[in-house]
Amino acid sequence: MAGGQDRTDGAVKEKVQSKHQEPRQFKVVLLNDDYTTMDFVIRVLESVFQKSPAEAYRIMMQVHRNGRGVAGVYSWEVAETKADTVASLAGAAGFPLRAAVEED
Ligand code: TYC
Repeated sequence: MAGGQDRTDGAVKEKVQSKHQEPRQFKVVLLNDDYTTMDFVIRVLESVFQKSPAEAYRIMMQVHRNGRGVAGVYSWEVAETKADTVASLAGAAGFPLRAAVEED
């Protein structure tokens, strides 16, 4: 190389990311209906979402009064798995309870 145009003085190309990447998070949203019992929703919140009895009651009443409520926020895979578990527990018990997954 004659003129040294291709020389980089040993500089290393770096991809600078100004902010660190936040992992994407997804809400599992419980939806109200007229047929699922309050007791069943509380049991689902305790067993699938690890809520205390008091917190499970609070979330269930939020869904009952407002139509929807956040049961938890997780990675995409965990959120989808929990929503599937809600659907299968509800189906097995004969209730129409449904959970939606939404990006946080
Ligand atoms: N609305 C139901 C009832 O009155 C209770 C209920 C609460 C159902 C929350 C679903 O996600 C739900 N029995």
